[in-house]
Amino acid sequence: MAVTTRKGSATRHEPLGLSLDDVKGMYRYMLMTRLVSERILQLNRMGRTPFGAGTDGHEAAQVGAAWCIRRGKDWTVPYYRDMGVAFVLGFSVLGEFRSVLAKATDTNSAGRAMLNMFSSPENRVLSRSVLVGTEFPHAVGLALALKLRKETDNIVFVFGGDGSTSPGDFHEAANFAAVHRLPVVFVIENNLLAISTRYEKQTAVKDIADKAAAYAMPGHVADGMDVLDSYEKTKLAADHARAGAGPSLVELKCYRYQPHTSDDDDSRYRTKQEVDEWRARDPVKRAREYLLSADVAEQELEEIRVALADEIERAIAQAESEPDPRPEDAATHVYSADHPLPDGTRA
Ligand SMILES: Cc1ncc(C[n+]2csc(CCOP(=O)(O)OP(=O)(O)O)c2C)c(N)n1
Repeated sequence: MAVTTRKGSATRHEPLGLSLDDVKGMYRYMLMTRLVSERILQLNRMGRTPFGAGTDGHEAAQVGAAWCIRRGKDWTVPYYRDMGVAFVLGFSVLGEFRSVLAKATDTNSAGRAMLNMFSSPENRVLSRSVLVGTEFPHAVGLALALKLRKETDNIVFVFGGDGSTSPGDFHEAANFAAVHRLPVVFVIENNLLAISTRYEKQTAVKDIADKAAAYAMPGHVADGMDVLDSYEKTKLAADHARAGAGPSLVELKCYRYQPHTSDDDDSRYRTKQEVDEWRARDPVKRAREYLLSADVAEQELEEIRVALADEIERAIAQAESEPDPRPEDAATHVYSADHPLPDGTRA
């Protein structure tokens, strides 16, 4: 077997201000996201969960971008595919399975909303609507509030897919943010598909980042299959916002390996060959190879995998043992108990 000299070939992280421990941490979150995502689909196929929305292929984009967020200071509005963002922001594997299994213990919505409607007031994560695009005006509203409160160093990160830049919500939000120079980073995970609608069927510009020009804001394109490139480009946008220079748009080019959701038949709109071509650029494998080229021992990476696999199985068993929401709680927090009903009484 050929012996390769690895030392010194992993030279990309230090110029970005990242330590090797940062890169190991990124890899751990990426692998966590991959393993949880795969397990959710398996549980669904076994009839143990009602629904799943895979994150596979988005790990580098999500973890790289989320590494720029300062927990508890910046605000984040993630979208439904952003499990990797959520993990970096402190959501746990157990919490994810509580959400997936719609348990009463789920901290996002007590098991009443769709999975992955992430919510964490203490970590400044705003729960969003499942309606595509609605997150952008909400995020810009948050950024306006930060500016009015003179929280000058704190900024907002809002995430969406390529399809979410088609509705008017995106354009109204981008325009307003640009006019008022609001501290917001629009992070778009472009996986070339919006369910079965391919990119070119709904977007005329070559890159989503080109849309930034219409609002006189910087637009950056990153290889979203590469965690360091995703971090670097998102960091440019974050620094810009923190400096008071206003919003930016970051496009992270990636691919989703699983069907859109567990209810989707992706064989109807893409070939296995296309998926395989993107699998050859697997973001988790690339991060692993980078660490090996930095002389991190395979044994250390294997220990990370074994610990995660164990954590996942314990989380599933724990979540499955917990109670479902009570039917009488279905409308809790949906209607205000203080609001008078038309006949003057209160609920
Ligand atoms: C306003 C609205 N229209 C349609 C839908 C149905 N829908 C759910 S996800 C989705 C595709 C979104 O694609 P994209 O933004 O590219 O994100 P991806 O799911 O590919 O990560 C659509 C059309 C929705 N949730 N909201």
